[in-house]
Amino acid sequence: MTSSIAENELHSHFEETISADLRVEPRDWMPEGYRKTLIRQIAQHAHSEIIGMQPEGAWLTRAPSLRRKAILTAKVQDEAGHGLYLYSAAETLGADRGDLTDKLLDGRQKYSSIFNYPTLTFADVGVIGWLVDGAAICNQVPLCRSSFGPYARAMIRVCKEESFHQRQGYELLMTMMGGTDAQREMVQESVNRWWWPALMMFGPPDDRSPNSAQSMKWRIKRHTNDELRQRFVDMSVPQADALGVTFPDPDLRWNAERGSYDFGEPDWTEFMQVIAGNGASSVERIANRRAAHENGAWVREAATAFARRASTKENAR
Ligand code: FAQ
Repeated sequence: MTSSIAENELHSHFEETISADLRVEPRDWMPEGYRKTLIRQIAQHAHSEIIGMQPEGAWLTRAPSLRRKAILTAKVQDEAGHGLYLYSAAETLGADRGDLTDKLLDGRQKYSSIFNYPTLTFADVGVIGWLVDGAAICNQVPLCRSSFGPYARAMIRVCKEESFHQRQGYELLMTMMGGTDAQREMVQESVNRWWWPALMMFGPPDDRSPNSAQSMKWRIKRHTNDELRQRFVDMSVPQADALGVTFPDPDLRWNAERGSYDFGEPDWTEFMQVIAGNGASSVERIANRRAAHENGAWVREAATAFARRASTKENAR
């Protein structure tokens, strides 16, 4: 009896915190569903950052100049940093990082669909910066106001870095568009391959998104998948015009009544296939991640042994 009264009070306090738009912190009581949803989303986000190093990483040794190589190296390192902030945010909810990695490797947790596509040309590096980081920013800026404090705070820094990534992609493409016909064709061909997968990054349509309604109530998510997808399309079309490329969508046109662009339907069957682990590069991505994890075992062991030794010495003082 007493414990259920106490539980009710805790629940009311949690609800008041959410409706007053305050932050829930790790030490606060929270419903188990809220904790689980956050761990699911944050872990998926962290995995995306780490797996997302691979498509661009593939071009590090083939960058066309030292300048492009240095820029790309810095960007890929930033993604590793984003993964670390996010795994740390998940740890504040009681998740164990080793366990999250196991769940990624055996397919129990997902990572973004976008990283299951191959990077075939150097233009893909620019298009990933422009469209993939662009979509990521569109999705993540509202997450800076997410109700869970550590996640919201991690997002602030991540978004600042993603903005830089987006600009470097756009600048790379501007340079290529000012080059030869072959370079311009390479950019257009890359845009044709990445446009639809970029739209899929926002998740399934709202009427097929099982988690959105509850995540919106808890203010983990601030906008629905379709709202953010529309925002991204509206943002990207003028940027494509300025660049001199087109999007591969015959239904894309300005709708003056809505004050937004109408656009076609992504291939949701392809999306479901990709998130089920059957994307063009899915097997390769997980195999690389598994190899990196296994090859790094000695580093984790050495770091743990060092930390243990340091704390034994500290305690002996
Ligand atoms: N890919 O009910 P919903 C980046 C899953 S970071 C794979 O709508 P929710 C930076 C979803 O998990 C990119 N799976 O789910 C970078 C759920 O399955 P589950 C990552 C997806 O959570 C740039 C099921 O479908 N960003 O790009 C996807 O409410 C360049 C039903 O979906 C984030 O993670 C998808 N696209 O909304 C790095 C942002 N969409 O878990 C390197 C944070 C949905 O029940 C280079 N996450 N699913 O088994 C979010 O905002 C949300 O989790 C959504 C999905 C919007 C992705």
